[in-house]
Amino acid sequence: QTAQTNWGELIRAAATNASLKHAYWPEIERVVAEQIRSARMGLGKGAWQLFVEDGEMKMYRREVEEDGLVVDPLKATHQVKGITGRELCHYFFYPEYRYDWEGTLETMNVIDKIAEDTILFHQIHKRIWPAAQRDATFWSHLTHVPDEENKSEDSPHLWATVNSSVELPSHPPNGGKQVRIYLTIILMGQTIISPAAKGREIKRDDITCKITYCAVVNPGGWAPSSVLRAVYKREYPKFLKRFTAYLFAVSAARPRVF
Ligand code: 18C
Repeated sequence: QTAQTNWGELIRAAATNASLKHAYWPEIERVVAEQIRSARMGLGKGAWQLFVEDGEMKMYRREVEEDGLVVDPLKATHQVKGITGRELCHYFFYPEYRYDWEGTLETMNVIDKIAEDTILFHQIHKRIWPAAQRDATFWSHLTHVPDEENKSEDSPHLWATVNSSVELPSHPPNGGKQVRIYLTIILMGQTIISPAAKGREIKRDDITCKITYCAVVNPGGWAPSSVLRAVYKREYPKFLKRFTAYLFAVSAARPRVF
């Protein structure tokens, strides 16, 4: 799709009525469109440095500080055989699976299930000693848009889950013991079907999921840059490996979900 692609229109077309009617919708549409656009852009000319490479998994970051706080944007790409983009986003989005794969979690609460495709969360994350514990409040939206680069009958869509911080009067920042972090995250998946499967029934072996994960996390309160960067370097690969291994385990036994 060209730079002119109206992502907002495509995201709106996929959304449930309950999401479209919600006060958050204009923001959700704007942020999701922006996240899909930048996730699809590849590395472009930005100053992305490769900092982790492990098989198909590659992680890049840009060093950025705001008010003395490290907020390095992360962009990761990966490829996993045997799962679809829809499965990738399904297990990332729905709360019932989160404790199975999210290793940084202390507690997760659904504050409001706005719709089948939009959920509000409050999460408390594990503490990294001696820093203060962190929490986050964010909406999460699951969407799919036509994938012009990979048109096939079985995988006409590019799937994405976007998480983005939101202020909730019921959960004011720094109200409890935790320091509030601010995040904007997209997990995007495209299903690629092997040309060898043309004309016959597609098996799990014939599919590969191309994954893009982009994250910007503002730690909210001061922490030494070197410690933060060390945490990023350890936690992001850990997440992507653990999550894809989990997906592989849960989906192998099940029929494909396109
Ligand atoms: O995208 C991911 N998960 C989603 C669903 O949970 C969601 C949440 C993202 C929040 C990530 C931020 C978590 C910070 C908590 C501190 C780390 C705890 C480590 C525990 C070690 C036992 O979108 C997958 C997220 C993958 C993990 C990303 C880690 C990013 C680190 C950010 C650090 C922020 C400040 C920590 C302060 C510590 C200072 C030394």
